[in-house]
Amino acid sequence: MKPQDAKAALRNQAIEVPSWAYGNSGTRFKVFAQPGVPRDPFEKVADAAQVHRYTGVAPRISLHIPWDRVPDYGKLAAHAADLGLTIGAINSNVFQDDDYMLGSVTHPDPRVRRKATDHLLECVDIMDATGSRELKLWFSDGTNYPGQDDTRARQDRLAAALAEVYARLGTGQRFLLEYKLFEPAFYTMDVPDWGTAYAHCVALGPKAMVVVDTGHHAPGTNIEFIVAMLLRAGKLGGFDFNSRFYADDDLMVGSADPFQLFRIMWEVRRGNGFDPSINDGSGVSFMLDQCHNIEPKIPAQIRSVMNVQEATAKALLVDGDAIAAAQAAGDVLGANAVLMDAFNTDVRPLLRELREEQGLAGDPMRAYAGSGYAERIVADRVGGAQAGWGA
Ligand code: RM4
Ligand code: MN
Repeated sequence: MKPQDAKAALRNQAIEVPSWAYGNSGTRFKVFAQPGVPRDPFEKVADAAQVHRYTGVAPRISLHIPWDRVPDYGKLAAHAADLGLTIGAINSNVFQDDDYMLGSVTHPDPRVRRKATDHLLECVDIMDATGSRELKLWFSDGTNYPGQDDTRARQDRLAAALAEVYARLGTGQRFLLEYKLFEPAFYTMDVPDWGTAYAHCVALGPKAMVVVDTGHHAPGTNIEFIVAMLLRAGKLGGFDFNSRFYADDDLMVGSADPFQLFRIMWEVRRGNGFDPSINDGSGVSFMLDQCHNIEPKIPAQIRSVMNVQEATAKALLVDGDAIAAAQAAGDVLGANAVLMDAFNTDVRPLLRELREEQGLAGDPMRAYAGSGYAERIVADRVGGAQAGWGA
């Protein structure tokens, strides 16, 4: 694709940022608090607005419930709108309550299953109140020991809960089912892989889609193949981007393996995934699911958005005709070279130009650093409880 056409596609791309990226986070060993961290969802939205302000391509923020619970969701959505944002995916959380030790929607006790499903339904109410169009479902459910529970019965319980939530979805709403290979359960996860997520979504219908969290696979998994398959089947609802070295590291997307991110974006392009009109007009959601444990959070989000943009730009620059011709001719090295040429292109000047055309600073990192916002929030946000994984 020519740089001009690539620019047009890049201008239309929306990258969604997660509210939890702005709160304190860490590992199970230690959470390092940072000064200036938001005390409530309104301040998280304000920080997210900074990311959009300097990149121009991050107009949505995902919420996590109950971390982002507020008395008046309409007010939170209005606050977002005032700052130029809309509310993106509502992420459900059925993994932090004592009741969920043996599972949530797949728990052997119907009382716990009811409680978990009610939470998911509450998340759809929050979608109604905020104008969000998608619900993200991730279940920590699974077992640690062979024989601990009936694997098949757990699938039946999952299917029943999903069907109930599916039936509650309104027009223009959908849910995204997320899979994860292991953790916190180590013997079986109830949704361990894309095949399981896909099977449930197919059984339900068009409003059930699969979301690919790039950190949720075994080492060496060919994620772009999964992306190709899901797009081909019309079932790729979105991404939770982050990067991993070892397990579910949740580090900045594109930092560990920018080449993998490029390969994913190339398959997105091949499957027409940058076209917002696919999937009955709901497109593919490009979301970040990250935590910034040791680095400052807002610039880390800006960097992540830029990493996604850079990988996208490179994928768009692949010479589609040349690669198709080389492939058809069986020219192994030629086809590979076309792809590598695009990957090795320095797209930073193109993206700088694009931003300047939109009236933005060419270098978002520098512009944010010079804005004084980081100093301001440190001075202003004194007192109160900082947001983290429990609030
Ligand atoms: C999970 C999963 C979910 C995210 C939580 C915080 O591993 O990736 O998408 O909501 O972490
Ligand atoms: Mn995720």
